[in-house]
Amino acid sequence: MHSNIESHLIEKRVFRPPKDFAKKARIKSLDQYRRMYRESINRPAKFWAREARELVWRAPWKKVVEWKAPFAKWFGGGKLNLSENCLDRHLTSARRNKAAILWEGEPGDKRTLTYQQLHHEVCRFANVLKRHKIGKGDRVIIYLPTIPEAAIAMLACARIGAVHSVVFGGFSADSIRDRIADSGAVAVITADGGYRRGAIVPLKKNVDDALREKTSVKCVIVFRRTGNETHMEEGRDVWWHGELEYVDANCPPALLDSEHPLYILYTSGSTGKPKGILHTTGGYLVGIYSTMKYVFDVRDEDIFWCTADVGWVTGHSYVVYGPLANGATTLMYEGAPNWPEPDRFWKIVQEYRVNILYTAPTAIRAFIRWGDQWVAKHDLSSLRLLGTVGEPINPEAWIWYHKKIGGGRCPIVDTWWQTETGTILITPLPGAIPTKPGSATLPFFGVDAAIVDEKGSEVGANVGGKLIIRRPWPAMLRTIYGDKERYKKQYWSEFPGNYLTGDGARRDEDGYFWIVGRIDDVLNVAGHRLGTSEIESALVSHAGVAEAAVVGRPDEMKGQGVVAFVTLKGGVKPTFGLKEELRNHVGAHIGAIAKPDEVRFAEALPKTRSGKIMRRLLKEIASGATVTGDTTTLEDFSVLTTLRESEE
Ligand code: 7RM
Repeated sequence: MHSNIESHLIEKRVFRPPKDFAKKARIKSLDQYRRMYRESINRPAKFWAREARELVWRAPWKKVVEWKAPFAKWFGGGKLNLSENCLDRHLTSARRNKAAILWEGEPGDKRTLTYQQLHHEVCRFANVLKRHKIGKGDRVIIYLPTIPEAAIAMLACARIGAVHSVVFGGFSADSIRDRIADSGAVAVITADGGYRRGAIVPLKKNVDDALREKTSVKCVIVFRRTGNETHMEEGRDVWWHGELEYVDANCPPALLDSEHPLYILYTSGSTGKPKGILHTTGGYLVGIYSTMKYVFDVRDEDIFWCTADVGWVTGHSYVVYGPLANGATTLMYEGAPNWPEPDRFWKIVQEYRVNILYTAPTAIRAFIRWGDQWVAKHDLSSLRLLGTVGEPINPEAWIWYHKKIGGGRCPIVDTWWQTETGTILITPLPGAIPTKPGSATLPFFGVDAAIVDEKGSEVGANVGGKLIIRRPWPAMLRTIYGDKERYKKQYWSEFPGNYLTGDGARRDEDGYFWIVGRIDDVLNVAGHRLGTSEIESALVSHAGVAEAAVVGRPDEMKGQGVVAFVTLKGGVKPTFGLKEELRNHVGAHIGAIAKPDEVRFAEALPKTRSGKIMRRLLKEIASGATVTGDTTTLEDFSVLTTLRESEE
């Protein structure tokens, strides 16, 4: 019996880059992409050195890459500073006086920071850190809302060589405590509060709870954002604005080794103890600079909006570092997409004349559910490029995004990557690579991606398998902080020398990559291995369905049965007849083998705070077990209760 993942849903629509877009783009044709890709694979050192030379180095590197699997060094011997590359580098040209950050708070307050102003604030705050004896290599927790101070704090750490670890503002005291313990952080940078759906999130109180027992933290710097009443611990806590009184704005960037640690970002993984993904300086900078430049083809006059929270890797790489390394204008929005009403994003696009919008499939499906009238109210004609990240995008959602948001004129870049990869690895280049709805298309420069079977042999076209990366890339993780063995085991042991992504995928006859879901979520129905994404996309292609998640449950006859959790569009009635209709709909689109044994209607699906569906929890619910796994990354706990109640 073969063990490959099967593919049954074949998407045939192709969208070529619009001619006027291609003409102005850096990479203008598939041929040009292929030529450069070939060069990047055949002569990686030459390719990456050319990219790196566009940045500021204070001492030249000796070797572009040194690979002693699974440990990589990029630009070894080189010295640089990432904040210098994001700030000082732009102060000698007209960029000095352009907006680096456009920010809007959830209540509607606004701020603009030019490159000059951002540089000034970063230098002053870096001096505050120094004043508190925070230095090179020290770990600093940043627990802030998506406000300019988050970027300022990150860049200030980078400026002095401190290692930041941003903890998402929606996480609890327990998560902060775990991350402090694992990283041995000496300081926490937080705010009195942040806004979320009109309410104040008591960030400082959560920090106080996390610090109740003894920890390695010696100081807490608090930014006043909401003005709510806040306890300040004498001898430990200080106000951000108060500290600025003591410092000047003179702070030369520290000279750092290319492999100096830049940040640790914790990811929960599918179970258990959070993993501290470690990224370093030189390779990460070159990676985010280069992907931002080619994937978003960002221009000086663009307003770029990545809607991610700074607490996620997407916020690190494409809200803060990528745009600033390129001297672009990055828009930051603090709040929820449906506050005060479901058209908040479109209001922002219209008001700021956003040119490039980068968001998640989960958000797109929510907009579809909320109704087109919210979109229609606004002028979105400033948009020229759209992007998605975080999950496979269902073809129907892709088409909606293309039509309703992109007005049919904007290319869509469906970017595949991970916290671990640091940068986008599989993606269209908008002026060069024709897109197919639901496919992340082709590998970025220097990325040697392949799909293999259990034995590690590459599989043929349209055969599913495990997605691996066969050589190092500049922004790859360097280790799991404090746990080299886990790093080796988790990512590099199954196919030695190759990076295991944990995702299942197939390549089609054009070499395009289609991610079919996490390997752990693959179903095994009567000997057929089925990825989750195709069945879900088939369900979402039904006019009544807003969102779907498919999981397996034990089945005596078939090994696993298919259970589909489905949320419906507004006004659609959850009838028994509709369940049958949906089962048949999947049967007709994919085949009888994928037909759900059971369809369950749900008000909402359990998601992580970054919008990924938590199929692990649904699996437990579908098999009638109680939910036992880690639920700390769940966005909304009430979802679990209502899901259980939805059982017949
Ligand atoms: C950036 C980010 C990583 C996981 C990854 C995939 C899934 C991300 C796509 C995608 C299909 C995409 N980092 N994923 N992007 N699946 N198409 N374009 O999301 O560490 O939080 O998650 O997300 O499963 O392994 S992450």
